[in-house]
Amino acid sequence: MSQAIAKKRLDYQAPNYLINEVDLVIELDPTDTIITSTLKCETSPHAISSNAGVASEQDLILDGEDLKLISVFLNGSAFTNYRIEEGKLVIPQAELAQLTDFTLQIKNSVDPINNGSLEGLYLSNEAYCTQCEAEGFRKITYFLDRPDVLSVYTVTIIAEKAAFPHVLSNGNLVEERDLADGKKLVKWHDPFKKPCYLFALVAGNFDKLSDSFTTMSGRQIQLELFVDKGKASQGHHALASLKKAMKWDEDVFGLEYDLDIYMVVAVDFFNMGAMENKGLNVFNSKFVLADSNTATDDDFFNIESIIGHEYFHNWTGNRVTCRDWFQLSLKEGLTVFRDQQFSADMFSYLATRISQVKVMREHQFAEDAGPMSHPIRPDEVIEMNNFYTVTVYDKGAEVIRMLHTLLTADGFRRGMDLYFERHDGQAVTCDDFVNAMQDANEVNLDHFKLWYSQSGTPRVKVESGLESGSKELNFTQRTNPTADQADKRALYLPIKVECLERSGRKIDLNLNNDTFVLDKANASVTVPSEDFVPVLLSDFSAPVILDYPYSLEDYLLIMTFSSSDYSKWDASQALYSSLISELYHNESVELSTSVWGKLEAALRQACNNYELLNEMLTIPSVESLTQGFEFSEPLKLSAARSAFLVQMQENLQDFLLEIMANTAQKSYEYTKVQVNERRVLSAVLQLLSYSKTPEMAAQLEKRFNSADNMTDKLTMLKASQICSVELFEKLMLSFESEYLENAVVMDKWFALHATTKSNDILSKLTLLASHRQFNLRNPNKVRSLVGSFAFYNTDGFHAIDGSGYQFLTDYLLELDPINPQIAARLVTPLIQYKKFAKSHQEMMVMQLKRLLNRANLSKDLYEKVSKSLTS
Ligand code: B3K
Ligand code: ZN
Repeated sequence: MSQAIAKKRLDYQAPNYLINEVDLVIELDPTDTIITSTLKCETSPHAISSNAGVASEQDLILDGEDLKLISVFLNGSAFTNYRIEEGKLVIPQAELAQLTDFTLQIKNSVDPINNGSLEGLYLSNEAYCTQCEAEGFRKITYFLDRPDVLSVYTVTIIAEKAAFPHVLSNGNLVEERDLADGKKLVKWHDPFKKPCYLFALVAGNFDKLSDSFTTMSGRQIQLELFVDKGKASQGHHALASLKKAMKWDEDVFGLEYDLDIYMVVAVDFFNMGAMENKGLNVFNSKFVLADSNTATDDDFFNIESIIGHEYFHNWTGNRVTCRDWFQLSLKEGLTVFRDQQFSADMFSYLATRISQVKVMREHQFAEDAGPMSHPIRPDEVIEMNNFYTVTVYDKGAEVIRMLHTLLTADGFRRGMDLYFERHDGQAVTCDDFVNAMQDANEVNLDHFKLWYSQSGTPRVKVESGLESGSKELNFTQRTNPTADQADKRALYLPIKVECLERSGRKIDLNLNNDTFVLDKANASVTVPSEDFVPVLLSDFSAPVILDYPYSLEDYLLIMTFSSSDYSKWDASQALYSSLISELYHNESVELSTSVWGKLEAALRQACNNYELLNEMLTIPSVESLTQGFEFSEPLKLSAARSAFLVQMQENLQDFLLEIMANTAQKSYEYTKVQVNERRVLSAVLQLLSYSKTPEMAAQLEKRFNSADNMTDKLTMLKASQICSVELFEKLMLSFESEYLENAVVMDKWFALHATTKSNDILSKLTLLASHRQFNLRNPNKVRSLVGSFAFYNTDGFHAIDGSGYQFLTDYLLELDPINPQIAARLVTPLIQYKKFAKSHQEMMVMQLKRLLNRANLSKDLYEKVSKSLTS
């Protein structure tokens, strides 16, 4: 497989040629869009050896994929001495030998309507749209498709006037006029040099919402949001979020927006959440459209956070971009950290932090332990799209967070200022970023940099030993070998520590900022007490797995007395996990009643804090529990979790009913107070649903019918899924008839069906795949139905006969030729087979082999599947 050759980070070479200006003329047509690209090129200084004159010593090799070449002109004359090699356009060095700069004009065509990969230029839902990151620009025209080639773009688009009232590209609109034959010409110019992955074009018939923002220096920025016809009323939250993000970045980082216009377009067919194209963000409509009737509290939260994320990229990603794709975390880890800080400030620190930690524990730790394990700055890549991972993004953000902890907010800001001062307008590396942090703070971060090159999740074992009157807490760190790296070194770990006496009183440890830095394999802290409970890793101060022999009493003490709400939540999760583990090993165990009484007492302490209470009433997911076992039996684990929930419901029923009675339904507003009330109610109703009584079912039905918002409706659906199959089916039918025409809402409906525990889940899925709202070519639909099943329906996916694995594989075989990126995302639960018991492993491996044997498997799937079978 020639296409399956891995690229290596250390092989980086600067480009031989630069492209300073790009002029594109794009004549839109569904099957035959013509692109004329005029490139002002220059020999790069890197390519010139001292005695070879001025010209490059190498061919100019322009990337291209799925393109039809029409013609090439060099400095105005027709040029035919090119070669096409593996899709790339090669201009031989000899032809350029006398030239220091030259103009290349290339004409080619593409077929947008048949582009199911949703990468490059595609036509879906009657709108043209592009997606170029990471390497999609080469599917539009021949180019040096790499992020360190920065150019100024002028883009002229010719389109049918009636069908495409809005024709957009990056930067400022410079011309718009009618042409003959019902066509029009629209011209855009972006004055900022950018890499081609930030190029965008959108053409369609949208409703537009406009607003404006005045920057800190007094400039007026025009804001425009484009949504499907008839949906303008659902765009207000996104627009308000954008203004908050613009203000926040000025306040916290002193960063101001640069162009005069900022556009956001929402489309239904999109491979991911959103894309930060310069001045023209493209969003999955799921992360734009919201009103109380169609979006949940979580949707409102996510929209604000993703709008923020893409906006923050304008500085961390666009103004300063990546030198090569191995450096992806330079922009993604940093921008995720920035959006997390933004969400914490806008909504709440605790809720934001807990949701990030869940992502780390459920998904990132699993990635580290699986065949795709890689450092946040990967060393080897076959398909770049496979590296938009929880490791690069979320662990990347944790690494930035540790820097923020070590340097404090002020020191971090000094580092950011220096980073922009040094690198604005450049394509740089992760080392450049850390160096700026280091130099601005006069610290040495050499050891810290290991976080960028070492993969795997460190385990920190903590033991307490008696030491003449006082005690020592001994810390040992160890990172197990991963699929990609055998040898591991000790990392630089900031660990927040608090010690509590049995009475709950805090012991003074004399630590700077309550943080102990473990920067070698072993170290210890002296605690001036003989009997205490350590509260470790508060705020998840480092992305590690902690190992301390806590007793149930210890957890309850932390839940009651820790000074950190985060640690109270964390202790509750560890307590539940250990009780579920007891049931896993002995399913007939009746957990002791004294535990329930004490748990209730601890939870009651949080009754004046609904934010904390709702988190403490949420039991760890099967995915997160799985990480605590070696070779887990997924069905047994799911059963143990359910058994725990049944016992919890029985033992805490009066308490739960009391809370239920105290939360009144209010007319919907997205405010922190209301969100927390709804979350508490949701947790309580779901727990009570394990009673499976007709009274509970009646209660849910009544609440469903009177709900005035999507959050409560979804709560009742989830609870009824637990409480009663008949009720669930009934409510789902009514939900379907109400929202049948709303694609974004129907995704929730597909996802709920896909996570149902049912013996005939596979026939259900097959039926749903023929539903008129389902479409294999739409990633949101595929993720909702097939993704929810494979990632979150433990009982169905891990069915004892292997039918769930086979179902997913059949589906991937069908999807891969159309949209390999999505297929490769969905294969994740299958390639992580090593954490399951042997009988499951064998069935999973059998399906992976089926995939590998498929002729013409995409390199996306090939990379993941082949790694999983060889590691
Ligand atoms: N930068 C894009 C992701 C591109 C994914 C390419 N497969 C969105 C983001 O992280 O903001
Ligand atoms: Zn991003």
